[in-house]
Amino acid sequence: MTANAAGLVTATHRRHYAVRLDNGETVACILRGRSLAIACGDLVEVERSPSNEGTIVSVAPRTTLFFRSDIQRDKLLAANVTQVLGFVAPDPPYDDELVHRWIIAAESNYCRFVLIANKEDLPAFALIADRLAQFAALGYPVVPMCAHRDVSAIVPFLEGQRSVLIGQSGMGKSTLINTLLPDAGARVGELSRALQTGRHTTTEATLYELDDDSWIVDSPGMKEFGLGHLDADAIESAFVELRPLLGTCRFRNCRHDAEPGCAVQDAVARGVVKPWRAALLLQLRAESERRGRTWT
Ligand SMILES: Nc1nc2c(ncn2[C@@H]2O[C@H](COP(=O)(O)OP(=O)(O)O)[C@@H](O)[C@H]2O)c(=O)[nH]1
Ligand SMILES: [Mg+2]
Ligand SMILES: [Zn+2]
Repeated sequence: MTANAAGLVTATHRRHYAVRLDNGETVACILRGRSLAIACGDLVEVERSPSNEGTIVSVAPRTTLFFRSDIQRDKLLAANVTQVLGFVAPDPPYDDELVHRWIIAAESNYCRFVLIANKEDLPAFALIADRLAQFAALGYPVVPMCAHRDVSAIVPFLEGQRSVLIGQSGMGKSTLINTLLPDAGARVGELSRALQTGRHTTTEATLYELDDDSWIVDSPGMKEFGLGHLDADAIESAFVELRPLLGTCRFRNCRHDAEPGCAVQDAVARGVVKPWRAALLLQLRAESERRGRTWT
């Protein structure tokens, strides 16, 4: 009879998990029951088995839960993060709306958002300057870098933070991890072996520990980022520039669409709020309503 052990989830692949136990050992685990959902960054309780593998039997309450909800299902990306690092580059092309969606997801979890603008070395980098500036104008740090050469610009942002990297594939997320942590490649191999996913299978998400109180999760690339799980209040208050306006519309239940006396649309007309941000607000509300949320 062995006592259960506590640990941190450091890799996920389908319903297989690597857990770094408090004694430093990493064990491959499965989940007990179908009702639990687990992500990198989760603190879990593991029941050891004689084969030296484990079963995750419970998850500690999370401070934050970063996930996207697509039409098919909700997808957990990371738990207990304090910071979301959005990742873009001039090539392959990226979608600004996606970046705005990451920001909404970060804000609704009370996480800091930082935008990494990678592949600064490419001539096309100059062409995205205006697009990057719109995020800086909202108050989010934009950090240009060349991930395979010098990642020092991001280091001060990582200290003391539990971060998740998010971006479309091909932007350079894994390159950043490899430059930051030279033994990262070996670690991925070790985790893949632990998860028995085979040599050519990469994990869905991997957590890298930087020091005692900071880590970083490399999540798989994604083209969609559904936010249908958020309700009206969560969406509205996730738009930083709208916060001072909330509650000042003529109608208490204003949808910020075409109602008279709408403070949001007034601010758009005055040029204080960007029209695409107001449009995204309406679009996110429509998504949320399709999920059956009631807006009041
Ligand atoms: N020119 C340039 N290429 C980069 C840079 N960072 C990454 N790459 C390349 O971009 C491609 C995708 O990188 P990867 O790290 O796999 O992207 P991920 O899908 O976001 O993990 C690879 O061919 C990298 O060598 C950079 O700063 N400049
Ligand atoms: Mg990658
Ligand atoms: Zn309004």
